[in-house]
Amino acid sequence: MRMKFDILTLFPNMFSSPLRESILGKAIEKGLIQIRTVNIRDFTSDKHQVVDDTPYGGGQGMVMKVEPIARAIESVKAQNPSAWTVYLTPQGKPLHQDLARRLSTQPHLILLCGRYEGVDERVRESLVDEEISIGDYVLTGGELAAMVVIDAVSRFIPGVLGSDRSAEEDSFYNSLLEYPQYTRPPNFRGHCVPEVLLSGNHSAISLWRRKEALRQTSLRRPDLLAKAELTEEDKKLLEEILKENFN
Ligand code: 4HQ
Repeated sequence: MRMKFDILTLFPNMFSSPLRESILGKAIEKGLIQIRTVNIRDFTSDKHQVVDDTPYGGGQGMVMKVEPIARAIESVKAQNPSAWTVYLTPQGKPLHQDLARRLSTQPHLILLCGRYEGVDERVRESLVDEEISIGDYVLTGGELAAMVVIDAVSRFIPGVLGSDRSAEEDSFYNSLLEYPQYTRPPNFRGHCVPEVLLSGNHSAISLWRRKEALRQTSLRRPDLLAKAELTEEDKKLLEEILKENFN
């Protein structure tokens, strides 16, 4: 087993289908990844299995109690003492490709999914190793964020994407957006595939793709372009793009 994920959640059913289809489903079948859910409610010790309570100091909403979460994490760590515990929260480090790559070097991740107003602060102080955010918006719970992390991380595990394809070749690896893709037919309602892609001239195709990647990035994500390491050829292509915009 290359990598294990244990998801701590109040809604384990949310994970039954999304991570078991397509590429991740195959990765599970091949034994490259293992994904398990742990229901935090199973670690309550009262008759009504209460997992949340009102916030000290007042205010709206409910806070997830520390003890069931502590026991749930400890139950996973009893078997796997070195597991790395991540809490999904808008206050965490923004998820990006480099962070996903680093997480993929961990043999075992515990992903803690909060609901309501989040978890008691003492969970974060004493039980969580790292906090991660998937973006500046508010979800109803950490479950979808955990799925995003598992998906982005799993792509870095050798074999998950298939033998002749690696995550290092993807968009963001060279900090540019991808070039446009086309498949048959060559003409769809008057919208034609660029001639060069039909030419069979591989060096011309590579050059066109690099130029279009630069064009997409400068149009849509100039922030990425500013960070990219550009070759002399890239700079020449960007000048061509600029000139084309004046005509
Ligand atoms: N939430 N990135 C609030 C998120 C979130 C995000 C998860 C909602 C935690 C308590 N998580 N719960 N954005 O919005 O990771």
